Amino acid sequence: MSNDLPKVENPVLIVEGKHADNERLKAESDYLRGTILEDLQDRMTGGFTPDNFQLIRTHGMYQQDDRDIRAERQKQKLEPLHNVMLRARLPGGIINTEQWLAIDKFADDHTSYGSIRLTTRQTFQFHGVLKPNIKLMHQTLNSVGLDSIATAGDVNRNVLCTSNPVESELHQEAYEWATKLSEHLLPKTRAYAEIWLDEERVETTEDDVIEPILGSNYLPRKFKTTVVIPPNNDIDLHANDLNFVAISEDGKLIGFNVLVGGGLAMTHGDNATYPRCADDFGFIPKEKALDIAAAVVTTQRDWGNRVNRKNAKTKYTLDRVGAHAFREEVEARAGIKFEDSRPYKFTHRGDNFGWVKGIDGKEHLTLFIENGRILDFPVGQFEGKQLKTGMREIAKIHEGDFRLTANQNLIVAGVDPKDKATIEKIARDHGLISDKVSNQRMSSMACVAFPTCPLAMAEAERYLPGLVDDVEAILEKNNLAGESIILRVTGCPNGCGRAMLAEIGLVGKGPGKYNMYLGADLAGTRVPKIYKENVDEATILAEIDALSARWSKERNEGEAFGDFVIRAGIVAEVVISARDFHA
Ligand code: SRM
Ligand code: SF4
Repeated sequence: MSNDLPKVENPVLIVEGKHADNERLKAESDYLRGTILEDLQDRMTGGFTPDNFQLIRTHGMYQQDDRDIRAERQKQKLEPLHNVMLRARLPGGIINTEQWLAIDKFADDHTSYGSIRLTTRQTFQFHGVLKPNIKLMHQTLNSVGLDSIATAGDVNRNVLCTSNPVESELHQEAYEWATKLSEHLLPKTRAYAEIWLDEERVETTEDDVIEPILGSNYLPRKFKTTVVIPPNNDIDLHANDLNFVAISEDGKLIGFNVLVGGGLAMTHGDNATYPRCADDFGFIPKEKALDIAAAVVTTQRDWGNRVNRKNAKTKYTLDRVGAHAFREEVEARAGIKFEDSRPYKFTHRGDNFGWVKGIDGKEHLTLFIENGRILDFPVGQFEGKQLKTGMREIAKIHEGDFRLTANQNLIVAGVDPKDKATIEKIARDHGLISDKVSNQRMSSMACVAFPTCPLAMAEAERYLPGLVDDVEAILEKNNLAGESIILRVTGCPNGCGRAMLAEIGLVGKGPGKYNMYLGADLAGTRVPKIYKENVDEATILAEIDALSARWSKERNEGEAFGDFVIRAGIVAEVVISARDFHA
């Protein structure tokens, strides 16, 4: 017996047609090697050939250029200033202080922005690494036990895990599962070690199966996995393809409910694309987690759409074949039957800032890092904040580790009580703690967008801080000071800032213009719905003013903004995305 799931009559298991070009380049890549090594030697250009431009993603890098200066360079007939963004692999977001000091130094010495950027998927990025420094970067990471394998491209990405420092035993076990899942689903090709770490190629024969899980053509599209510990859905599981919800008894992990097929991205004007919540397949004992993970990944590998990349993610496969059929296939491949889901409840998302004491007696400090950008800010709205120096000083004395959260924040975890006062002082002196940060600011998030993201249609990271100033003033005016709305901005509909799980989600449409979505819930189990299209800042603020005034006057006791806008009939609830989201 297991949960009911939708069925589709006469499902199309394999989408026929001409495959997307990415399929050719993966097939020809000799297991992700391509001609990256040759390209690296070519100093006539700072960039990579079109095929390698795609392939380096599977090694954790994206080719970029600074869009603020792109037009000026074009005018001067110069090639764009090509560089790479690196995204590290950090299952569960844990990084030790030795590793931190190494990445801090690399960011200073070899990146053009000098920052460490914490991401919405519990890791960090360097922006602006020039070609001659790429190998050094990987060797630096390797020297402290880090890598960037499979943090991008058509593979399983960084595996997330709830940052729960308080229940240390449960967290430790969940974190170990996140690490095991990451290793299990990692590409097995040795391309990364050969290209970046100068390791010898080990010859293989035709009979060797190089990629038993991912296959020689890897996955049809990116794939995302989480381990989440209720009641905190801080990792926003519905943004992910495969989720293991930790079920515990007496503080001990016994197994997982498995949720499949979440994802947030869409394309403006293409109603065949939409954000979608994951389906609950049922419960499995923890020992079966790796087998189930492999079965879900291989089913998506074989049934995912390789013709149209816009419909290639697991969420579309589930809607095409029916979640019921997908689960049956997973059961057959893993040789396991899902049991009924075990009860659990998510009550919130986000991080709990400040100090908490763990059951192990250690202290943990969660720092709010606006936009996840760790930098010593020389000018602008954060002028004087020495976040990067502050983190370095903490890393020098801290005996525990750091945990990056999926909300672009950072936990100084496992602090010995004797060091608490010193760490607090360093954090305050460098602007890492401020008593002035409002609940609204702590509930707001934005993706990177300009100047580094090539896909940005509107500002996000650079826009959010000022927008929050205005929203704070509006809330205060409407007698809502101290209250907050989950507000997220993404520079385009890919949704990296997870606006598609926000109570107010702003999605970039063009310079200074956003689509406005309303109505996700606090626990992150409902996607919002379009409210206004292509609106500018003045309209956005006027709408937030009018809506929050109504919320203030008409809400039921304790009713969250996202629930209110649905109950008040301001937007309709999205129950089934494929049916309701664009309706
Ligand atoms: Fe993302 C692409 C940044 C989380 C959906 N994302 C990009 C690129 C690499 C642009 C590109 O393809 O050239 C962005 C680089 C910007 C820059 O300059 O750094 C980018 N994504 C980010 C980060 C850094 C946003 C942030 O502010 O933290 C996040 C890094 C995560 C990580 O560490 O792995 C990030 N991206 C997400 C999320 C949120 C999540 O996973 O929780 C999503 C939505 C969830 C989902 O996958 O549905 C997301 N990013 C995308 C997509 C759309 C995928 C799709 O299904 O169509 C793209 C574009 C693509 O893949 O074609 C994209
Ligand atoms: Fe870039 Fe769009 Fe992702 Fe923002 S949502 S980082 S603009 S791809």
